[in-house]
Amino acid sequence: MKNRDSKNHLQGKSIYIDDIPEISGTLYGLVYDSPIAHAKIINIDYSKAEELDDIVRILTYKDVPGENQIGAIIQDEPLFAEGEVHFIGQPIAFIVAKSELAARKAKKLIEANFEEKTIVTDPREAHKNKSYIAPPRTFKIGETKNIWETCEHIISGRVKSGGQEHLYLETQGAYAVPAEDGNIKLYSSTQGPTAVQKIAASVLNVKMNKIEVDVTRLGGAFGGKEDQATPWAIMVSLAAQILNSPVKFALNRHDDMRMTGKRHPYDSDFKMGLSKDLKILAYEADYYQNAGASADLSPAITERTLFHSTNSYFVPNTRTTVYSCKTNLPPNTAFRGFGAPQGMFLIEAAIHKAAEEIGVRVEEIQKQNLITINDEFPYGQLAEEDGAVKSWETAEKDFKLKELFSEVESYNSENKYLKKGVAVTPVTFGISFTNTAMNHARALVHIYQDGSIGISTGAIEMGQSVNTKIMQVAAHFLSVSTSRIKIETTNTTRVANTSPTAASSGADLNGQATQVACIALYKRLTGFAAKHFNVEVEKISIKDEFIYIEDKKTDWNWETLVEQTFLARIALTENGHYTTPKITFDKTKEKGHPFAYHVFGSAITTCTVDCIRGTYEIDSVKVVHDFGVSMNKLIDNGQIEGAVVQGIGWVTMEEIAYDEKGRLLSNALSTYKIPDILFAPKSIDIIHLKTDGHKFAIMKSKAVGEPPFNYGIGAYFAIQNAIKAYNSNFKSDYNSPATPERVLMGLYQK
Ligand code: LUZ
Ligand code: MOS
Repeated sequence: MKNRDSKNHLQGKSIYIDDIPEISGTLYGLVYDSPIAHAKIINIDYSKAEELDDIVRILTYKDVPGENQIGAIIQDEPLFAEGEVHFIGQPIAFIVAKSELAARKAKKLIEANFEEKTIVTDPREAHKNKSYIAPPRTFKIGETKNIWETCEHIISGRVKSGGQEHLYLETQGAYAVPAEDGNIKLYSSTQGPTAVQKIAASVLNVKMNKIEVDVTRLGGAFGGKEDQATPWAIMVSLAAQILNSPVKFALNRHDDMRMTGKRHPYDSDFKMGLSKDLKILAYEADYYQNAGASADLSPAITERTLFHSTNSYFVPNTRTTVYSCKTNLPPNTAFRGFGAPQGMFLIEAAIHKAAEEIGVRVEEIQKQNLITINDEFPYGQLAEEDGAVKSWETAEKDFKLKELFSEVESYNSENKYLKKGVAVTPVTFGISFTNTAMNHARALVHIYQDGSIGISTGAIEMGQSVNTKIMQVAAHFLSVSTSRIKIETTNTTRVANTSPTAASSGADLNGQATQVACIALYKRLTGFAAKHFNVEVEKISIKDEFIYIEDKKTDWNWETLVEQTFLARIALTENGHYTTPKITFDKTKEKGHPFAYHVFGSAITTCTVDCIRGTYEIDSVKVVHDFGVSMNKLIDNGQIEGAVVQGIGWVTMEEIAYDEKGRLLSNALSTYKIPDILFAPKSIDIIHLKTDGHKFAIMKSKAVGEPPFNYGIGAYFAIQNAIKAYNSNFKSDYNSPATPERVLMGLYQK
């Protein structure tokens, strides 16, 4: 089944925030944000701006009736700056005007006086000052203290990975419409409607039931709207509350890039010890995470880095520590992978360096150390499946890895200025929110008396096709056609207290809640049919919209059954609730069983480097991926393709640059480039690893959103290998992204 929205998308008919028909009298908001990265606010004069025609009101922290606070995990982030500013782009005031143009003019007339303070943008500098978002966290297994003397090889080094701009097609935005009695209906481009509702209530000093958040879909999010859709939604709500008018704010690209956080850049140190036969005996890592000016989701991202610090490998002795460093940058936030890619990049770099120093192939070390059944992850959970080994072996065999290596070698010996490189990237990713309490969901299923069906869940459709999957689930468990099913908007009055659609778990959690509701409705309907036909309920079934008694088709179809059940005064609505079984985590010990299951895979990346220009192309990415039993191959393969390209972008061309004043230099699409169709790998081949699926995955179909992002990491190492093929003196500095400038420097390194 195709994404149910594909036709509307293609025709430009799909509705996003900026497409919602505006109610007359709608006002337009604009944020006045800090032009300085760290300063005391001496004085701000809004008078000239306020005098401008069409300016209705300029709101500041003084206008907040409740808490001027939007921090979700740690309450360290004001909605509007009060006495100080901590990053360029920090909201100070919200201009409300009759037109966006008027608001933009007014913004230029605001006169501010700041007393500048010392700016820190580097996480290691913040670490020196012990300036953290939260205390450091450490995961340990075994003991690394005395193991080093037993190691044949000890490798250490420093590794950096860069930030990443989400670049969702639809920028951040929200539209608030006041209703009677101080109620507000809020349209928000958010992954987390409940978070928006809860924080809006707290800022506006009303109860949650006064705020109705409604989401049709997002034009992409990638984690960038898990937490950071909130401020704009709160600002329009506040303005709507105070002015009793509809208020809208959809950011332009420039404002969005400047004001929002990105993937966390990491700067890390590692030490790795290996035995003579290349077993990794010990691994230590210190990660300096650049968190920006406030916590946002950094504490949770910290955790996921630690959970995935050893990627697909079993290492008996590890000690890993994340320092979440406070800097004068916009708060960095969730981005597909959520700290895991940074952790995986480090251990892959460590192994790459170890192979070079020992003088063996990288793949020898990788393969030797893959995690298998009953090996323990550093957080205490045991591997229950051997997907790491199986996916590696399948990739090796089905993609003819040995032949590929020799083809690349002969290509490199025949070509002087074009060199190819290959890298294999195993990936293991844990599925569940690392915060156990977030792993639950609900679905509200109505069967209307004409047999059509409406489903509401907490899932947010953001292009990943979760709504299509939910439709498939309902169609399967009710045995009806998907054409009968409508997926409703995600709305906090229909499905409450939701977790954000994040952590790759949207289809798993909301799909299984839908499954629970549909099974209950199926039982109720077949129970009624059994009474009607006067047979035992076990003999009744619904198959493709017809009612059967054992193998015999009756003259009742779906519509008759629904109508008759309704006339018998039986409820045709069900609310399904699902919680992930078995998961626990004890933060005091940093041990437990946090994940419902793991997703495994291995990818082979091949690239060609132009050794005169330092430019490169990605020839192919060949993936063996553990989908479980995919419920929709078209959608799931699409997720792999998108994730692979996005991951490659992270380690190659996407470079976030701030100047020493904390000003974002890569602040537009002219200076920040993401992969386009020309840069995408010439081929992406995907093999579905043969497994029986996992019982905790929706219809045995494993979560697919984030794990494959990490295959992109392979592009970095493929490029390093190609550089080495040209310049045998080359020693990688493991500083990602491998921009053409850096590649060129490497090619001519002495
Ligand atoms: N968001 C979150 C996530 O709040 N918790 C998580 O564990 C997570 N993991 C991946 C992506 N987003
Ligand atoms: Mo996310 S990084 O919002 O799953």
